[in-house]
Amino acid sequence: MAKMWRGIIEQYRDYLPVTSATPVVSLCEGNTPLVPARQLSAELGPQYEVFLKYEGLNPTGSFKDRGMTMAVSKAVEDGATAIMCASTGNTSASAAAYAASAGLECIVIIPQGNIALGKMAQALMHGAKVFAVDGNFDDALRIVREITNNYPITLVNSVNPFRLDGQKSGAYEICDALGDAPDFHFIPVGNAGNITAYWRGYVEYHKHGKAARRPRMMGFQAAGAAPIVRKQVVPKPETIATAIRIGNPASWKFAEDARDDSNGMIDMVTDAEIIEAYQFLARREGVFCEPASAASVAGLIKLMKSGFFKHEAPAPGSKVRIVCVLTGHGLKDPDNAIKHSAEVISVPASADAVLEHVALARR
Ligand code: AN7
Repeated sequence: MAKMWRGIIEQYRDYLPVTSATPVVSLCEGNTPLVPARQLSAELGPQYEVFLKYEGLNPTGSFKDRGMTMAVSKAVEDGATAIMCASTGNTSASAAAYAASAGLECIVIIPQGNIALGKMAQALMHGAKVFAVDGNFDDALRIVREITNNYPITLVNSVNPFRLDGQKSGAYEICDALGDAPDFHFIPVGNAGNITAYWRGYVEYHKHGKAARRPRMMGFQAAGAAPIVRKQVVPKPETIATAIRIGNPASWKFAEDARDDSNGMIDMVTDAEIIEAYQFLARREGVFCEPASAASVAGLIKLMKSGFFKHEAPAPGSKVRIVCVLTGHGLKDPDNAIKHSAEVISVPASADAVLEHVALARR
């Protein structure tokens, strides 16, 4: 049997609303690794296992590709010629790439001055028409809804139900990799589509007998953009994690359902905690994600410090399994990476000049 991975639609066709007539537009997204987090696991103790679902390894460097393959395939099936989205960056990068592959026009609206450099480069490079508005993501989404309501352009934000269908595949992959659902699923929350999709994925897989249990959903917003935690719209969201700089999430209610139905939580982490987790992942685990993605691990670290897991002993002979989703690649945001790292050391071109800065014993 051929073993080539052909993307999440072919892999999980039985769980997705596609037929043999659906023209599959895929860049072979999905099949991302579940990386054991050795340091985090060690810090928690021998009864715990932490894994990082490294979604930055998708074709455009974020989890958005899982939903975009579905949204764009269904748009083409519908006869669409153009797609449109509002975005804090990753959705636009993904939409632009899948539109390019399908031969569709792509229009994106981003908040001026608040998207990471790599994401901007992707949207432009894939040939999207990019508009920067003097406003935030919530303003951009309002504009996109207004236009797509009145003109024949397919909206590919996560309010498009096919996006969430595709993103459920992340939960299927985790269950397939572990042989069951984890005990805890940590995830950053912005527009709240992904937490909704993961929960639906876990629930469905459990229903189909592919997993014996369902995880507790642990969502984390940035403190300056935490409408669900604060129970009110945040008119001027602010955070260094621009991907989740969202004050009025479209899937707000669904995220609350995921939290409540799973006996989980939605809490917030400060920018300082996000940066600490971002650096920890890169420097101690060897995994480079963007700041918004580190919110999941910042949440885990916050709960570790508060003693939360002391009350979470595993069943005899097993371990408490924790999955943190790292939603986007660190290369998306080179400015923040450089800003939060040591400086490059400039030296004359000699071994001695380099050795002056390195403590080594001569062989
Ligand atoms: C890296 O691209 O909203 O809670 O417009 O890029 O499903 O919104 C991105 C969101 C987490 C939050 N991590 O997911 C967009 C956009 C990264 C992200 C989220 C986003 P949702």
